[in-house]
Amino acid sequence: MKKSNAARLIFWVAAIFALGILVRAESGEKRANAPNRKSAPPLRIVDQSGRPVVSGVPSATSTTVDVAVGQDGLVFVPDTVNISVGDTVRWTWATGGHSVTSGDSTSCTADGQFCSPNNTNCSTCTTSAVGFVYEFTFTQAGSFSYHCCVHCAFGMTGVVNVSAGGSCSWGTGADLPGAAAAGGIRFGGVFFPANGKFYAMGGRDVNNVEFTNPFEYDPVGNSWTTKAASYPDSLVSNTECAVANDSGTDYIYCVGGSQVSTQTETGRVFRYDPVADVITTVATDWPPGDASTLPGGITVFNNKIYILGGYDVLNGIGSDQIWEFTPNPAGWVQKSAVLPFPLGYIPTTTIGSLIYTGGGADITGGVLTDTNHAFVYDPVADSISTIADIPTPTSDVRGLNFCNQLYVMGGGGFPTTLNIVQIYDPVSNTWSKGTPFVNARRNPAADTDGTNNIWLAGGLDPNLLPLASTEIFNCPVSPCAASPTPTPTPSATATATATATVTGTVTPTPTVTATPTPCEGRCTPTPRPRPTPPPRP
Ligand SMILES: [Cu+2]
Repeated sequence: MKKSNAARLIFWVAAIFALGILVRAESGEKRANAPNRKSAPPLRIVDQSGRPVVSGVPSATSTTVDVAVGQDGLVFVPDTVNISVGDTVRWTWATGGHSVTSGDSTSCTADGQFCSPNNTNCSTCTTSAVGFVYEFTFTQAGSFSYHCCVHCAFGMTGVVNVSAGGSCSWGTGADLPGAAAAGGIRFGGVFFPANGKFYAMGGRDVNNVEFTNPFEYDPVGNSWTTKAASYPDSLVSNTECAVANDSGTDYIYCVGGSQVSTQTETGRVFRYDPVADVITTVATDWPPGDASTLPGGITVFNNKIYILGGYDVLNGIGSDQIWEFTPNPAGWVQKSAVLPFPLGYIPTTTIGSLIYTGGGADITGGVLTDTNHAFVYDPVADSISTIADIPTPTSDVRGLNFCNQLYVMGGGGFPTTLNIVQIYDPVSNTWSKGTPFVNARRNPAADTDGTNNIWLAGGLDPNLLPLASTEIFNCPVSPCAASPTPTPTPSATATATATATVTGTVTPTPTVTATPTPCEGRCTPTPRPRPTPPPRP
């Protein structure tokens, strides 16, 4: 039981008395705080091997853990279960009139990830009778809160901690350097496989002045460096970057961008060779950028760069266009397919031969609203269709391919900035939640090596303050093999990992006492008329 201190106990005793009649009327139970035990003999909870289960012991191989629902009061027994990816939790109703509903245990709201009796209409409170059995197999690592939809307010809550099997956890890296030491926003983030380093490209500082040089993070030394190479111009806010190869050399290609002071966008493309530390402008612009559009989602397939959607700042609308860039000879082609919905700031990645998206901002009359839209685009067939909606609307962060699943790291901001990790499994066409990070943020520099690390640096926090902090999701043992087949990884470390993550270190927020209100876009008087206030990209 989580209600341990005296004040809360007194409050809840009072609440139970006050609400007792109401609860009885709704649930049909005789007493709200002491369910009728005569209706069901106490369950003896055992695991699949017949061993008693007392605290939800994590399993070394894929297995099932039992939880009693409503036995010995308005509780789940055990209320905390620690398992590994691929394990199943089996809830058995010891008394009737309860539910198992995933979602926040404080606000008692359903999040639709799972619910009794059959994982449908989770926001509708459906209870089951004594003896009912509900099972759910957890295919993603993370911490999953759930509650009884009738008795959540009485503390009838539980949590399932699912380990990836590889002891992954969030940690804090060094803060951004130099001009970004007080925070930086509107980055393009890129991991560069050839040297194993991570780059924060473009973006701007707390005073809405665009950065002039790339920032390089060395994971080995946990250190940031400002590079010598300088950008060809100042229109580097909101640039989108990805790695492609030209004539045997890998480059970071950065597409488009904007500048606050001049309130302009560009379609200019430049490429950065991090090894030689040289930046070169690429001859062919991305056409929509020159027509005031910021690039939407960026990803690479078969050494071609794709831009999905975008934000037409001048006209205050989203784009539904899909563009393809070939490095040599450098050039852009607009594809025939269009997005089912025009969107900007779309989390996008490539998994196998398909491009997946989750979220993106609807832009109507200059007003941005995060959406649940999710698509799969086949760049070879040039065809696009919808996939399962991303559960929590979000936008304004890169989509990452981690272990062949789409990871959407926080993002949002229109209206809610997030620290949750939403994960799409293309095999099952389902979404789940990963382990959240600490500082909610959007438009950080974000990327992954695909197997062991995810980096988030800078970005805007929920109060629109620029962050300087770096958060790193690190898996010493890659969990990538865990999803297709259960791994023999000992899960003894799993418990500690989950706990440590939840209580993760709070990164110091940059002190921005005397700085002006951070501007997200065109903040100086707009030179061009537009019907609604500018959305400040
Ligand atoms: Cu209940």
